[in-house]
Amino acid sequence: MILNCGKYKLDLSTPRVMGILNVTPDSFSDGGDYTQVDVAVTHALSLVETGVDVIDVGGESTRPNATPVGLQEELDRVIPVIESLTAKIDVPISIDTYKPAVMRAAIAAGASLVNDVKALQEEGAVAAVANSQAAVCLMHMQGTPETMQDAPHYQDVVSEVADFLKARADHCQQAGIARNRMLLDPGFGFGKTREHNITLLQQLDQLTALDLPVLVGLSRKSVLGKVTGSDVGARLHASVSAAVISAMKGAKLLRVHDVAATVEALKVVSAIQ
Ligand code: 8Y7
Repeated sequence: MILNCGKYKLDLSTPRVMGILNVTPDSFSDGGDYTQVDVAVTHALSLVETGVDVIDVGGESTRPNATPVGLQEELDRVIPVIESLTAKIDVPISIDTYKPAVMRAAIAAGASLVNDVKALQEEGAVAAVANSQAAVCLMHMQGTPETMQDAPHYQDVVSEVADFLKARADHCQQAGIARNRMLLDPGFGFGKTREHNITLLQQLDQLTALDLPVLVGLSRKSVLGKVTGSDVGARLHASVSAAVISAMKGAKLLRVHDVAATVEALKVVSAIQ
């Protein structure tokens, strides 16, 4: 199982790790300046040393209740980082965005995967990916980041998520994105209650049984806090457990904060698979 992302062919025959690189400003910086870029690049280089397979660069938080970021500000945050990383590292760079203009600029700067929590549903997003060689992760979300946790509701969360992802994959294929460039993602925490998230993880094999590789992002998410009682800074063990469970159920790419621990845990999964 190979994912075509730009010039890279990502071998998904064993579970791989996508490391999260947030480029959101601190109180000293508006993003894009030397300090900001340098901190992000230094962190990314350490992730590569640790064995990360993909680096996911994001400039806008999609957490529940997060305030949206303007286009220019998002570009200013992520593009200098992607340009610098493209020159320095030899692993695929992913751009976490739903904005077609950011997708195009990021791909031009060297990104080879588009990680879109809106599954390319914004106007022009499908074309932005179709007109490139980049891969895409199509994620399910109910509602929008501003309101998605207000009252999530499903008749059957697993089949509704699966049907949505299948329909998006078919639509993207018809628009010219080959299936060997696609990942599917149930979107843990995006318009889902604790029970919805647990059911999706329990029945993840129904998604991994589809013909496309599945990405899972459960790292440090609130469902893990609800299960363990730990707050966000203390969810390492729960996050690694969730990554191992996901990989055992067939997930091929794990989006995580804690790269070293997850890489090590997944070696054990690979050994028995
Ligand atoms: C996911 C994601 C986030 C996820 C994919 C967080 C950007 C929230 N979660 N992308 N992004 N899947 N594909 O807690 O689950 O990391 S942001």
